[in-house]
Amino acid sequence: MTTKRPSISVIYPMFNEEENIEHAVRFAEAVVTDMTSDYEILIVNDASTDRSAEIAEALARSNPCVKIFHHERNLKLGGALRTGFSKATKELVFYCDSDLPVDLTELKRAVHIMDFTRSDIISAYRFDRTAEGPIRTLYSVVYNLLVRFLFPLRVKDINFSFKLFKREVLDNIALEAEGSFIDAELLIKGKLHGFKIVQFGVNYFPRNRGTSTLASPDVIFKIIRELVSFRMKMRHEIRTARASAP
Ligand SMILES: Nc1nc2c(ncn2[C@@H]2O[C@H](COP(=O)(O)OP(=O)(O)OP(=O)(O)O)[C@@H](O)[C@H]2O)c(=O)[nH]1
Ligand SMILES: [Mg+2]
Repeated sequence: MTTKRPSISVIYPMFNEEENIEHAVRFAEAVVTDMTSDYEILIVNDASTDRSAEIAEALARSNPCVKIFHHERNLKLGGALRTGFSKATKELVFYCDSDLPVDLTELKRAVHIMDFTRSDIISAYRFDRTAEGPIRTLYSVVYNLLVRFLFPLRVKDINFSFKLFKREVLDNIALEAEGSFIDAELLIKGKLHGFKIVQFGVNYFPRNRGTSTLASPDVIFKIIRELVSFRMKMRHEIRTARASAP
């Protein structure tokens, strides 16, 4: 069971978020310090070309619990999250997009649900994702169905970037995805390893500042490529898991 005041690593992948990163860090500080004094906020700067890095450096100077890691070149979302995970030192690890698609006070609820359900991974889904627009909503529905069909995983909103898990999860699975497939990889490997996943619904707040970068065709092709090669690589584990499912 998690202690009442767990230690938490908050990870923000960041690419060109000069309009959002200060708000995201300040909000995380406020929420997390209300829960524990043992925390860290890790910003992974994925070779931003705007003022994000400078702003994040200033935030790190003003609070020793805020740390920034720089990539020399753009390694995409999977690369940035893997860097964040490798640097995380606390008992619970949480990640969220730097444009805050969710009210971070939901983190308190997530920690409570994890405790109450004795689960290892909490994955939030959006009550209503249609604010993304019809095309992206469709992509998202198709992607979730595809993953459900190909893998023994029943998660409603795989790519929604609100995930909380025990560090034990990271210690037991190796993540390799470079792009946005990393969310699915974490959940599938976690599930196959026997970790308990619990989902809960949250209100979704679409980006209102800065530029959207993850909905581009390149990102979508990469996620499909990674999904297909991951499915081939994991075929034996998946067959075994399906055969032993009740
Ligand atoms: N590491 C890395 N992170 C990125 C990249 N592009 C975006 N991000 C970060 O990934 C998170 C999600 O990106 P978003 O652009 O918000 O993607 P989205 O939520 O699907 O779309 P919008 O909210 O509409 O922009 C944010 O924290 C971004 O800063 C990238 O190339 N590399
Ligand atoms: Mg976003």
